[in-house]
Amino acid sequence: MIRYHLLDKEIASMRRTSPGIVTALATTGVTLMVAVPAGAAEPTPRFLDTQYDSPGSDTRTNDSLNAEWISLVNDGASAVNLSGWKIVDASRAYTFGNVTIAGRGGKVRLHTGKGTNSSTDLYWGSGNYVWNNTGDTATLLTRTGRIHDTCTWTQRSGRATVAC
Ligand SMILES: [Ca+2]
Ligand SMILES: [Ca+2]
Repeated sequence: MIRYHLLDKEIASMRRTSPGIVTALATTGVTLMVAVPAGAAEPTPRFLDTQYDSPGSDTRTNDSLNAEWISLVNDGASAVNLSGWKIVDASRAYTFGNVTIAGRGGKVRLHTGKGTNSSTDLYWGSGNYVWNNTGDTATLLTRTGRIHDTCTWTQRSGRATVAC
């Protein structure tokens, strides 16, 4: 089955780059359509939540570093292998190894400090905090470097975690 979507952004882009063609389409009554195969949706891991402020004083012990974390959830029906995907802040990047996030609500949590990876808990291995308590943006990049999702927060007194 093929669904058809009218892509307004594409038309707007054509108006900028090829105004003559769009005018011709408009005057002839042609509707620009692009085929999108059903079921070809993007894989769906996304940011779920983050404990960007490790509870208590930020003393940089490994336990404190690991109490800073950010989580992904996969709402899609299929498991997704995250190998080569990245989570980045303004200056640092974590690259996923051969990690699969289960489908239908599967989760993985990336801790800031050092530890032994399991199927659900991963460790950045950083000796310092990654996520700023004063506000920050986490970005999830696919293995081709495309921005897949972001999670942004601001500082709020008394809050250590936030839903993305
Ligand atoms: Ca932090
Ligand atoms: Ca803290």
